[in-house]
Amino acid sequence: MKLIGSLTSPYVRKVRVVLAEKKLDYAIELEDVWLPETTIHELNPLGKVPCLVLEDGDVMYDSRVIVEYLDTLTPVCKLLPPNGNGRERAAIKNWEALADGVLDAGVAMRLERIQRPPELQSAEQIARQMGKVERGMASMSDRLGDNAWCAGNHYSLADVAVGCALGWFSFRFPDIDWRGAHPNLGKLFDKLSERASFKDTVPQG
Ligand code: GSF
Repeated sequence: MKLIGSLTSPYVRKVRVVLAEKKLDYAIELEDVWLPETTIHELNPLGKVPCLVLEDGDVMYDSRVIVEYLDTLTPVCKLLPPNGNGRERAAIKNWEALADGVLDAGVAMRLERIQRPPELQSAEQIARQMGKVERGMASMSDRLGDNAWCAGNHYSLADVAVGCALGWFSFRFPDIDWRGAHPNLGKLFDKLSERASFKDTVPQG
């Protein structure tokens, strides 16, 4: 399998963490989707990473589809419950949707800031996205409460998604004090950061 992506993307990191947890072999091909010469559209018409190229040449996106597929490949470190357990499975996917949604808002804020000249940046748009980030993080913190893990009493895809989202905010928005606002998320993040899968995929660039 070949993973196309960057070392800064939190969605790519989610896939890399899952590949590592499941001890799956893969090659990574770095792609900067923002360069005019990018060829990402040949693989993904949406022009986004991550993309996973399978052995038979088939291409898979987006990160949620990829990680769900990867979890089926081996019983090592099951990150989602079996299909029959619909409610528990949906709860974990809901956590993932929340973490990815907070990221989507953060990415939109960042693009507004770095890709538009200051006079064209919309304070209203940034505030709207910031509202999603704040409410999303508060919801993660409320749902986590005093529990050791996000969903149920074990490590799952929910924790992977939340860890990648929080790590990206520390990387790109160090001024957002999510640890101060939500100490329980900080505690979870510190625990996740000790895992080899997280240590080996710290965003860089
Ligand atoms: C989001 C991927 C994404 O926005 C997923 O795979 O989960 N829902 C998708 N990737 C960004 C890179 S980054 O911000 O992590 C991307 O490829 N953006 C290019 C573009 O044209 O939006």
